[in-house]
Amino acid sequence: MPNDFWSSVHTASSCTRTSNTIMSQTLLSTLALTLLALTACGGEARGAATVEAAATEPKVISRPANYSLVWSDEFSTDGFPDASKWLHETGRNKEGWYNNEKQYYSGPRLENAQVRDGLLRIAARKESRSDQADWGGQTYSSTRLATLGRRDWTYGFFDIRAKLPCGKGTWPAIWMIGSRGDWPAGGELDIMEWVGSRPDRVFSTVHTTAGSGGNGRGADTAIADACKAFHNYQMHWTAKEISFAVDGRVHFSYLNPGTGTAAWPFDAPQFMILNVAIGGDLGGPVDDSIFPVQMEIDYVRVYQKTP
Ligand SMILES: [Ca+2]
Repeated sequence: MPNDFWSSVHTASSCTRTSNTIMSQTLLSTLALTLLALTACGGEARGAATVEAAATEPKVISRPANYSLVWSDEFSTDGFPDASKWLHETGRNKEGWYNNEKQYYSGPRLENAQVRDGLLRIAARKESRSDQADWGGQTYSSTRLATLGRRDWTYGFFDIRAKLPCGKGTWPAIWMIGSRGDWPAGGELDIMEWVGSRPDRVFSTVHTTAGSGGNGRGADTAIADACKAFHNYQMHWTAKEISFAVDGRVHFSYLNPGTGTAAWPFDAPQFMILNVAIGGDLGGPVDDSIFPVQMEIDYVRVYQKTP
């Protein structure tokens, strides 16, 4: 997998859109390797750090008092996701999404993404959209939304309140990719990763040139009811440090080592992605009895330091 992965990244160097799709392969590869590492080693550094954090007083973060809201979607207007804020990413449907993922990502379609009663609902369904020109043989449908081309941010406090889809084979994510340059030079910030086969853990990971793919830096935390209750998935990103939290409790912080952009490409803008993948090397075997399933998002709020 690493050889294919690196050659894919290399060939994507001329196109931002292509780079974005490559990003998902990277994400998938990374998560697979991360899970493998956690499974194989159990007590390696990340696991140990998480245990330590849980056993002692956790670091707590909240929106700094001198920050103000600069962008949000409260999902208060029923219907399609707001097209001025969200792009439906579909570019990899025909050839198939990475890492053996099994979903087809629909364009605007209420069955796969709709706002209702104050919530954005990204729904994965067991169905073949064989009537679509870009259908690639998938047997599930879902949605991947991005603020690509709409809005991106450098630094800030990001607060996303969401409830994840239960069931084996689900793989929801809330994450960000650098708007400029290629991966991993542009960096990637995975605010929340979760798989239905390990429903008690939430993962956060940082990818840079210095540490990407299987060498991404991150940690997980225990959240027992992530698919049954709403939680706030948060990231506080400054010029010095990026901290990831659930409901204010930090489970991972990535410090700027001050050695340049290879390890810290995070002085440049990133855009946000919300998606529900199905199956694949990390999502694992899919329980077909679970569908339809949905990730519900109450709001996405971005705060930045008040000038
Ligand atoms: Ca709402």
